[in-house]
Amino acid sequence: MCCMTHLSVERPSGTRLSRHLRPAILVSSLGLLLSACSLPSYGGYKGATTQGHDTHLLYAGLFTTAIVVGGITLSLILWSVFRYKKRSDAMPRQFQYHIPLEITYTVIPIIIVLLVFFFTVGVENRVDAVSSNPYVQVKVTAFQWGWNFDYPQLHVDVHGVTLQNPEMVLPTGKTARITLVSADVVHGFYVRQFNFSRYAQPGVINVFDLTVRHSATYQGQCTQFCGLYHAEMLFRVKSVPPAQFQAWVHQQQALGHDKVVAKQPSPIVKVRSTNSRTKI
Ligand SMILES: [Cu+2]
Repeated sequence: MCCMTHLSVERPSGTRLSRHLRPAILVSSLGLLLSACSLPSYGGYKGATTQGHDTHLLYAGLFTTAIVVGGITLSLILWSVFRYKKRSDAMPRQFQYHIPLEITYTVIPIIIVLLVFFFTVGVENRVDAVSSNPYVQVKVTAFQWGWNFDYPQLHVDVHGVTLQNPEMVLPTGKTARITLVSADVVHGFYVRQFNFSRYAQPGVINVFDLTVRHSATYQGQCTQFCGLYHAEMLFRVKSVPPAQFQAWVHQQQALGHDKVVAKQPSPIVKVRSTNSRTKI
C-alpha cells in the first residue's frame, strides 16, 4: 500500500511533462532568434562580406540552437534517471501509450525543423540576391591555371598567370557584381573569409554579389581539382575604400591594363543567376 502510494505520486502525468517540455520549445526558438545578435564563431569565419556574415549568423545560430536543444535533452534524461531511479522491487505502473507525450515529442522536432528551414531559406535568398544597381561589375574567368579579373565598365583587366597570384580589387562597403565563368574545365571560386564558394563551369555563367565589409586583403583559391597546377590557382581579394578604389582604377587605366588577355571562355549555353536560376 505504501509502495502504491509512492508510485502514484511519482508517476509522470502528461500535464507535468508538458510543463517541463514547454520551455524547450521556447528556448530552442530563442536560440534561432539570437542569431541576429553577436554569436560565437564556433571555429568558422564571421564573414568578411555582408553575404558571408549572414551565412555565419545562420551557422552560429543553428550551432547555438543545437547546444541549447542538446542541453535540454541531456538535462531531461539525467532528471528522469535520477528522479525515477529504482527505489523498490515493486513493478511500476505500465503504460501502453501516452498520447500527450507522443504528441509533444512529435510536434517539437517538427517545429524545430520548420524554424531551421525558415531561417535557412531566408539566408540563402539574401546570399543569392543580386542587386539591380551594383557599384562595380567584375567578370571573373577561371582557366588552367589562373584567374582573370575584368572590369568591363571601367576598361580594366587584371590577368593572373600560374605562380603569380592576381588581385581582385573591390570597394569596401559597396556591392560588387561578380560574373563567374570558366575558359576550359570546372574550377572552384572560393574565398574562405567570405564563407562563399561557387563553381566556375564551362558553358555556365554564375552571377552573384559580394559586399566586402572591411578593408583588408583576403586569400582565395580554386577548390576543384583542375589539373597539374591546380594547387597554384590562388588569388587575392583586396578591399579598399571607394576613393582608393577609384584611384586604383585610374592608375590601371593609365598603365594600359585594359586588354583582356585571358583565353576566351567556351560558348555559353547556360546563364545562371544564383537567385533567378535563369537558363537559356
Ligand atoms: Cu582550378
